[in-house]
Amino acid sequence: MNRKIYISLAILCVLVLSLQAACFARTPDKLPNVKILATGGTIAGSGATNTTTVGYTAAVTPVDALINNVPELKKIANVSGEQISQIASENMTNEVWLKLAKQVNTLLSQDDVDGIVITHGTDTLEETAYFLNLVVKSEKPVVVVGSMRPPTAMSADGMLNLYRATILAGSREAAGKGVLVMLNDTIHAGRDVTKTITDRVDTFRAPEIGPLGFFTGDKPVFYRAPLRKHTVFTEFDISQLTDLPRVDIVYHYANNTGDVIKALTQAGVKGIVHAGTGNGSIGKVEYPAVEAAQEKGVVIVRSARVGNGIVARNGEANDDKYNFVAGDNLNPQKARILLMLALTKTSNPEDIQRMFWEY
Ligand code: DAS
Repeated sequence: MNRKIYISLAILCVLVLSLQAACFARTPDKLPNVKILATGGTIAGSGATNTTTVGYTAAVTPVDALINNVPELKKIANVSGEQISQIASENMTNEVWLKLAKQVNTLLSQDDVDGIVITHGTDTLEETAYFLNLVVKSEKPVVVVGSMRPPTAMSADGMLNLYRATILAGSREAAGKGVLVMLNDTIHAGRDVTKTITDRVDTFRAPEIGPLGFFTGDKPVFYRAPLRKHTVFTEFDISQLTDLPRVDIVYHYANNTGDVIKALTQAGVKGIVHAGTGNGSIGKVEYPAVEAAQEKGVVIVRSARVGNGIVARNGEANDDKYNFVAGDNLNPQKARILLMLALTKTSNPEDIQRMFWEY
């Protein structure tokens, strides 16, 4: 009997893999159709001289000019552009996120769109990438790209980043790996990547976990794939949302008072991510404000200001007693994204803890 079950499972696996391959199969001579959605940032910036790499103006070049500045794009894909916003990404908003995510889902539902590139400022690029990683409902490639130097500077990085992001968005290898981030020859998972250096082209890293792969010439090479749930495998649906629950981050430090938590509770937040010291520690002095917040229904996620490592459940705080959610290895700004989306489904800390273990 077991033998028959094993044979049936093997046949099923082969059928599923063949179907997936067929979904992404393209006639060899057909270039992929890639949409470039522009939001702003340095990649669309302009500096006064060709040595200006700080003190330039971000978000001034429209998407069609970005595309025309890289004529080689037309050799590797059928590209067309759409301007979603024109902002420096420190000014990113829920409104832009929802507009972007809905447009990505609409476009990827079309047979004539094979992949999407999103040009974006680097300051909050990691947040947008993780948000999309949780709400995009397609296995087609979505690649977020930016640059650390404006196109007007010597050795500007944006054009090559955009060229490679477009190759990646049109590639079969990038499908089914969640939302990707491509800068500086390196391919990162939207969940793991973070900006680590204020002003250098090698700023995007995934501490301890590392990249998914790299570009060698025009070829993307993957060495691993994300394990946490993403895109079509998540429970989050933003299609009917017009805003997102308010979640703020509180930084902990020596001689903290807890007053910021009090102020946020009064402001009506639905969730607070606590960027704790060490392994996500909350100071004794903060507990009165934390408990008062929870009495108002505020959900507390324990993250860490440290930036690396796992915040262990019931490690530096009694999560079971206080109904805290341990933030796993998500940094505070990423934990905030997941908590915002979690709060569109539930305010039950146990349910939310499950989500932090799964996404
Ligand atoms: N202000 C930064 C931003 O828009 C510039 C950049 O893209 O790096 O994120």
